[in-house]
Amino acid sequence: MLSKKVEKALNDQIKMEGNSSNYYLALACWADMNGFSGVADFMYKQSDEERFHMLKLMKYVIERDGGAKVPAYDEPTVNVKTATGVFQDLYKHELAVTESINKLVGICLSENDYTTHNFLQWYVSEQLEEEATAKTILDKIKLMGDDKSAWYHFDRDIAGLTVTSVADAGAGA
Ligand code: OFO
Repeated sequence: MLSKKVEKALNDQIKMEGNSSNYYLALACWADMNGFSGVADFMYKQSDEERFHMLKLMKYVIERDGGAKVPAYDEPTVNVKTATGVFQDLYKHELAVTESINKLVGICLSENDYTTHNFLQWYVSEQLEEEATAKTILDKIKLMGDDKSAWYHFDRDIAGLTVTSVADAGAGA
C-alpha cells in the first residue's frame, strides 16, 4: 500500500513523463518540418520511450493498490531554431527529469517505502543513460561545427539510433 505522499509524488512523475513525451514529440515535429528527418525519427522514438516510462509508473501505482491519474498535458512550446537546439533542449530537459526522480527517491526514503525506492532504481539508471546520450550527441555536434556534409551523415545515422543504442556504444553517436 502506498502512502498518500508517495502516491501523489508518483502521479506528479507520471505527469512529468507524459509532458516529456509530448515535448519530445513537438521537437520531433520541428525537426521533421525543417528537413532533419533523421533527428525527427530519433525524437519520435524518444517520445515513445517517455510514454513507456509514464505507463510503467502507472502500472506500478495500480499494482500497489494506488490511484493512477491520466495527466492533462501542457501544450509544449518549442523555441529551438536549429538541430543543435533540439539536443540542447533534450539535455536540459533530461537534467530536470533527473532532479525530479532524485526528489521522488528522497520522498520514498522519508516515507520508509523501500519497495517504491527499489522500483525507482530503474529510473535512476535510465536517467544516467539518457543524460550521457544527450551529452555524447552534443559533443559530436560540437565537433561537426558548420560542416554540412558532417550534418548530412549525422542526420542519416541518427535515424537508426535510440538513446539505449547510443549509450551502449559509449562515445559513438
Ligand atoms: Fe523518462 O526518461 Fe528521461 O526523461
